[in-house]
Amino acid sequence: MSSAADQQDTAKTAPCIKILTLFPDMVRTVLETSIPGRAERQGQVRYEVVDIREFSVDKHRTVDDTAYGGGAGMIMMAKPVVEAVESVRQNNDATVILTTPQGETFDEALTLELLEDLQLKGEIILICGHYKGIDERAIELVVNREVSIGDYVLSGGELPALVVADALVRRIEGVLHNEDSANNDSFTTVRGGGLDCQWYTKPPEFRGLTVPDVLLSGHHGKIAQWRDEQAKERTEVRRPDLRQTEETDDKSRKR
Ligand code: 6GU
Repeated sequence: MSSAADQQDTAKTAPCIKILTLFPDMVRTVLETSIPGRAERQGQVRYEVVDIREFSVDKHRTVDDTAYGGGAGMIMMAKPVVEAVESVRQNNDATVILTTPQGETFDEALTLELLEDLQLKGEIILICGHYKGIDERAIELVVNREVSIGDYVLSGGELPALVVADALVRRIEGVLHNEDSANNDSFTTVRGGGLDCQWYTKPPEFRGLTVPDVLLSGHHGKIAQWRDEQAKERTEVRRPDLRQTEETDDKSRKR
């Protein structure tokens, strides 16, 4: 925990992640929890959660309507989305992301790219997509990036937006403490873009299963080497697509 003075120091300059949603309570709850919550309390990031319904077109707080040309499902109207963005955007160059299954797939490289945007522009805006979709004109007017978190369909863009926010926050300098171990997580450069190794904690034996001897040896060099080998083997077996070659290494650095 940082002191009140620390929080004052960074509060003005901390980058802001702004999430536009129809379910602000859900989004706030997640952002207050665990590492994203701690990061905000430490003044390393700020969050602004905006209820898109506040920009509805009528007293019934309507934000969606049927699709022109017919078809099942409701479409989010352009006006509330565009006005919600305009109400929170302080930097006109800020990246505005729409979460949608039609977007580019989110990964570690995109995380680092968006982190740079966040730090450069001071803010990043995430619009949680909903219903069948949103009016294309809103995308044309305010969205500059569409992001998906994988090839499956979710009920709304809240979870994907929170996935993006969490991945970003844990990459902000100083957010992760040593015990949260940032640098050998799966997909980081220390793991060569591959998977992490297996881990053990006390006791040394559980239901007849023991901890590999090397981990109890106290020999740091051998332990590091074993972990490297295990990580490489897991990557090879589980995710051969992540296998690191000089060529892919080069590509990920350029991105
Ligand atoms: Cl970004 N949105 C929705 N609704 N479903 C998804 C997704 C996004 N990414 C994967 N599935």
